Amino acid sequence: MDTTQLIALLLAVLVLGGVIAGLLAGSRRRRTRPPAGPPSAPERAESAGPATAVRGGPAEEPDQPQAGTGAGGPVAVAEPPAPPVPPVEPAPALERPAPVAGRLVRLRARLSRSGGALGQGLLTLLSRDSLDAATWDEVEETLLLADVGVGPSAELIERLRRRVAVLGTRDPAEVRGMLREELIAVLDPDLDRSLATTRHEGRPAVVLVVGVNGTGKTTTVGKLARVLVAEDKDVVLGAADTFRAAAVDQLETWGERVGVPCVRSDRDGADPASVAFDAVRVGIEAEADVVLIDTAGRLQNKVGLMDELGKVKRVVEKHGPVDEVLLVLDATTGQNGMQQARVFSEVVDVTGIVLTKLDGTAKGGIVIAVQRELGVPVKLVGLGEGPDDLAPFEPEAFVDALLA
Ligand SMILES: Nc1nc2c(ncn2[C@@H]2O[C@H](COP(=O)(O)OP(=O)(O)O)[C@@H](O)[C@H]2O)c(=O)[nH]1
Ligand SMILES: [Mg+2]
Repeated sequence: MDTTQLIALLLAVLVLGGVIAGLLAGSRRRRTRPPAGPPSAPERAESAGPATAVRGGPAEEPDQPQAGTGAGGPVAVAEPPAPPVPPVEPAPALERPAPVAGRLVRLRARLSRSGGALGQGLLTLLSRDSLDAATWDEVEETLLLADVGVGPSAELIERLRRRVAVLGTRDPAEVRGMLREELIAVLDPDLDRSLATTRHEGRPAVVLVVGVNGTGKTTTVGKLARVLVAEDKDVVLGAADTFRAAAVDQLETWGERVGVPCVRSDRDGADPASVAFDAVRVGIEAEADVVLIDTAGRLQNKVGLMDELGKVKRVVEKHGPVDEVLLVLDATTGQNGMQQARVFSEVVDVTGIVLTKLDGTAKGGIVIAVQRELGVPVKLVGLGEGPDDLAPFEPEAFVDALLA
């Protein structure tokens, strides 16, 4: 190899090195470019600043481009112009949540386990030729097994007996019609089940989601965010279950799928109240419609729960009143769930109940029991693990599903 060939080879190596360095720097710039979208949440974590950060939304801080450093020593001096960088990274495709109207009807089949035990059981019993005392005992047993609760069961039986007494004949259609009416009546169809998610003057509506761990709080917050996005609302999530990092990531993922920012702490065990407070502050700054706050539900002792939830609510209310406190209950836990419901309702003013996992239980009667016990309407029901398996509760559609 002569000197010219050697120089040519050296030059080739230099140029190649430069190209690689340029490509590396370019790709880093692309990766750290903030996602496209309006800068709705100006909040960001600074090294010595607030403990919370907004993630998943449009507020991520771009890293400083590192071109020319750490890319292979002096070779990078010969860096050729970087290849053209696309001006905006294509935003990840956001999911479009299913429309909310008629969800309970669409998800009716999910209630078949409840329907079989309660609706069909009652229909069969009430269609018997003679309704003697033993049959009424069976009616009562059916109601109790479906978790309707002692009080509401007695009430329902009383009303059915009176109706049957005045009914001359009992053809199947009449029995069905009567049962339908009475089941709807015991569900208090006139209760206001709307969610208080309308923005106030200068601040968003605030919804606090509470309940024991494992009942489905985080899932419900995620599903509810989708319901609100489907209604064209701007939503901010607050990850105030700071005790489990996985829970925070879980919530953030729900938000990312529909483009909703999530306010979180980067520290495990950070103060839930301050995360909740920051979430509402971000919601105010971003002019959001609704802030949904996920909370922790460690129920080792009532005093600890009372202190923690009470503090979250108090601190959040420095921004203004909380609009909605949703208690999430797992429908499969029966009387245990009722006990939890009592404890929570003593700690915070529950304004609505979300009954999850109704798809997995034959005990749909808990809808009736929990409303009666707490005097608070069931507003939403969870009917599966899918992202849009959350439905506004409608007594008529629910009863129709039971009797289908
Ligand atoms: N089948 C069914 N599973 C649900 C429903 N809601 C939540 N889950 C599941 O229940 C489990 C616990 O939910 P998670 O939201 O983490 O509970 P959290 O601890 O209260 O936040 C998860 O596996 C969820 O997928 C529902 O309506 N139906
Ligand atoms: Mg959770």
